[in-house]
Parts: sequence; C-alpha cells; structure tokens
Amino acid sequence: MKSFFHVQDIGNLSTALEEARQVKANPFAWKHLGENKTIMLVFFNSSLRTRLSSQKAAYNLGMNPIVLNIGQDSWKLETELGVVMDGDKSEHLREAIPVMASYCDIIGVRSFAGLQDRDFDYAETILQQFVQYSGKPVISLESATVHPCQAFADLITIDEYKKKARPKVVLSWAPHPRALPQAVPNSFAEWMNAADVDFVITHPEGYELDPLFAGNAKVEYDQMKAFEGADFIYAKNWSCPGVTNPADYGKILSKDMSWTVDEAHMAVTDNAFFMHCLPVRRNMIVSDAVIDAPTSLVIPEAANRVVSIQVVMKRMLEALNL
Ligand code: AN0
Ligand code: CP
Repeated sequence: MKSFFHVQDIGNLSTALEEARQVKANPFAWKHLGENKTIMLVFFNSSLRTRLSSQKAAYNLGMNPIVLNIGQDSWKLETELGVVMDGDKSEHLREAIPVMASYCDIIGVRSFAGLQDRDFDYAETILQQFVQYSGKPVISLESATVHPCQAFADLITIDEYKKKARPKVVLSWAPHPRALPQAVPNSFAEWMNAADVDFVITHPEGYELDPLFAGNAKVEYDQMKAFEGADFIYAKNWSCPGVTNPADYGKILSKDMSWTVDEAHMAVTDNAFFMHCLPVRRNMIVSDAVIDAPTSLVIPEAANRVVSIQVVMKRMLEALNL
C-alpha cells in the first residue's frame, strides 16, 4: 500500500475486514514488522482519538512513533507555493516535508479543510505536497476532504454489530454551532457506497455532498422518513460542501435543532445503533438519552480506531519489508 486516502487504497473490503478481525484478536502478532521503523505523525489540528490510536497501533506493531504538533512544537509552516514569506510563517512545507521524511519511513498527516477556498481544499493541496515531496507512504489522519481511518473503523464497527446481512445505514446531518469540514461524511459515504449496506443520506437542502463521495447514494431530505427501519444511525455535522452553490462553500446554512438525533428519531428505526466519530456536542448533535443508551456505539467505534489504522500501518510495513 502506497498511501491511504480512499476506500480503493485498501482493496477488497471483505479481505480488509478479515484482516481487521485478526489484528483485533491478536494485536501483537506482527510486532516484528515495525522493528527499526519510524512513523512521523504530523498534526496541524487538535486530536484525541487519532493521535492516541495511531501511537498505540504503532507500538502494537513494534514501530516508533514521533508526534509533531505544527505551530506549537515546530515553526509555523507556510503551505501555499509562490508566496513572499514576510508574515508569521518561518518555514515552508517545501523544505519541512523532505526534512521530516528523512527521519521516518511512513508519514501520517492531520490537516483540516480551511473551508475558505473550495478548489484548494478539494485538490488536497497540503496532503498532495506530502505525497510529492516526502517519497514516503502517506496516511490521511483527516485531511481537507477525507478521514479514511475513521471510515474504516466505522465499517469494522458496523460489521461487528450488524444483525442483518445487508443493514440499513443512515448518514444524518445534525446541527453544530461552528462550521465543520466535510471529511468525515465524505469518507463515510465513500466507504458505505463500497460496502454491502443499504445506504441513505439525509440533510437539509444545500448540504449535498460532493458526487465524488456521495456517488449514487440515495438522498432523502425528510429526516424522519430516512430513519424509518434503519439499523445504524450515523450522525455528523458538516458545513456547506458548495456543490449546488460554490459561493456557500464552508458556510453554516442551518442550525435547525429539529435535526438533533433524539429518542423520537430513534423510535422510528429498527432499534438502530447510534454512531458518531467523536468529539460530539451533546444535545446539539445527539440527545443525552440517545448517546447514553445501550444502543450507542460511540465508545466501541472509537476503540476500533486502533484496529483500522493498525491494518493500514501493517500493510505499509509489509510493503516496505518486501
Ligand atoms: C472535526 C470535523 O468535524 O472534521 C473532527 C472530527 C473527527 N470535528 C470538530 O472539529 C469538532
Ligand atoms: N474521530 C476523530 O478523529 O477524533 P479526534 O479528532 O479526536 O482524533
């Protein structure tokens, strides 16, 4: 495996899920793979799960993780090419990336969408510089448009808890006070479209996801109708993807609290499990009663973040050791 951005990068999903089961059952069985190997984990943004699960997975594989918080531990980095660097940025990615690459074998990068310039974000301008200038396998730890380690963990969780061969999975927009990226819903849609599930997306008008990720997934604008008979409810806020109106890219179009997932919503489902990638704002995205219910999977879902990234690191180490 070269880099990890999209569902296609993991290949056959049944094979990947079987590998995930093996890694989960026996996390230390591949400890020899990471011997004398180093992964650089570069964070331009905050994280709890991604940072900790990546380090834990690296240790499970016998690999050394180095974590760098850009702007706190390092110099502030310029990310745009061709600019006069007379501001507060002391170093350019163009030098920083090959320097970091010279100290490691694999690079993981978290760099959220700026939500200002759709073309800059959707070209994955920052992560692509890491691919181009590092010459190392790159893992997106949530970049401008994707969060593949999350979506893979979500798929593992659905596979573990499903009671039907082809469960109904609903991705639901929910309100949030701040403008959030589309990376989590983009990747979730991309992975669910590739998985053997009945997938439905529900959101207010204007929040249509980029067709690159939404594909041919069914969109149901009536949230209650979308929830009917569902087996899994996956809640997430996202800002306007700017598909129908590019001028609205990154904006908050709605704070409609009737979209908060509460018991009345869950009542029309087929006793659905509740999922969210976390961090979650209680009583904005989901009511206390729903997230505290036994049907809430948010903790096992977060625990599976170690499994998903360990499969990815294992595949990369196997390729490096060839
Ligand atoms: C981020 C997002 O929505 O992309 C990270 C989620 C894993 N969430 C927040 O910034 C609250
Ligand atoms: N779900 C997730 O990626 O969480 P963090 O932002 O805490 O890493």
